[in-house]
Amino acid sequence: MKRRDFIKTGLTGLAAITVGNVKIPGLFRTEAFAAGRTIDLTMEAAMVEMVDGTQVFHWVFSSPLSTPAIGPSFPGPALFATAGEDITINIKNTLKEPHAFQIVGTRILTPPISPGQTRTVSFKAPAAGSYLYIDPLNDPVNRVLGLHGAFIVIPATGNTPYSFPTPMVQQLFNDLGTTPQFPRHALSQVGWDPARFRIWLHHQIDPAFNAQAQADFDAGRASTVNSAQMRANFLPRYFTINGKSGVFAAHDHATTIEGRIGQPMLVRILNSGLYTYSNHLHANHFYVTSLNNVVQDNVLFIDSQTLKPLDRIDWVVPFIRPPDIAGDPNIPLRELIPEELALTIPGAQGSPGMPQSPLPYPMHCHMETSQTAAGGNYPQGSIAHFDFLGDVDGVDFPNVIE
Ligand SMILES: [Cu+2]
Repeated sequence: MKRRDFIKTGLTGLAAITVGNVKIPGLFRTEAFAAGRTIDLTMEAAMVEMVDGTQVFHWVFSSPLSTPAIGPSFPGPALFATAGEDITINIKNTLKEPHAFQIVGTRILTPPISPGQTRTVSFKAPAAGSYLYIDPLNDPVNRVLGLHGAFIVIPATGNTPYSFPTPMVQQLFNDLGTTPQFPRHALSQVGWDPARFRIWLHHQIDPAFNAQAQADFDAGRASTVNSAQMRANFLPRYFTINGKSGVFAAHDHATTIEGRIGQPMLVRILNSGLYTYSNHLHANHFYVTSLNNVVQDNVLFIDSQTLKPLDRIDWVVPFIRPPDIAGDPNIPLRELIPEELALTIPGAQGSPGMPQSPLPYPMHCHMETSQTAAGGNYPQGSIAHFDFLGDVDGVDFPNVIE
């Protein structure tokens, strides 16, 4: 990720996080996460750049002791584990008020960590799924001011993302690539590839509260941000997915769901803020396989879904051919709609425009405020792309670059 010292306003020593070209730092990919592995996290202050260039004070996690070192991250580094593994997390608080660490929906929780103190929490990784780690103190203040991240647990065995799939979820994953409903891409394995997932960690920022925390920090005193005031007066001005908004979110390949027809993808959706979304996907309906770490008995097949504060939701996006493209389903799309794929929608003067291949669709939210930034700049809010890169027979669309 990009870092630079934030010197211009005199806040020397605070790192600044920019929105461009930042991927979610993956602290420990599953293949590197050996049993007994220790994770070191530090809570510190940083300036985070919003989509309009505004610098906003945050409390964030970093991992300076990991290899390679991870600087201040917004959201915090994504942590990966295998179900049942022994994990130790050391959390250092360099801030000026007590903080804590919790994995939502589990019993994994530290006591308050005093300023300057490091606490250790050891546990066995819970059942496989998509979790959210937060600072639960002064709820919701500490998590909303930036202390949150994704905690992803993969199963030790099986062909689903879960340790204990329900029969319906097991059947869905068995069917991927083996049934007429889910044709398999010619060059892909049968079923779901565990490497094909995305994290969408949704967050919102009301800079008024961050400014109050910054004034306290600069004065060397504990935060005076009040939880009741935040709950009553929170007015989000920025909406991020994985720390980015608008064009930066939509064009980030760590956020875009992309693949060829017949290459299903799992989307792990988290909400660390206070806003309720109605996320809506074009091109394909999705299967809701897990809701708040409960693997579903009745797997919904829908195109819009409520995402409440602290929710953890898994979607399986099947990557079937978009069913609303008219025409013979036996003709590859590159032959059925060659003119559309060759089209570039002109941009503003000097802009290269928007090529229509790879075939792009949006994920947007039906709660319109979330689509804006800075009080109305549309569509610079919570959006993502859903790109089809090629046909099911193994031939890619034009412009596909790996
Ligand atoms: Cu739409």
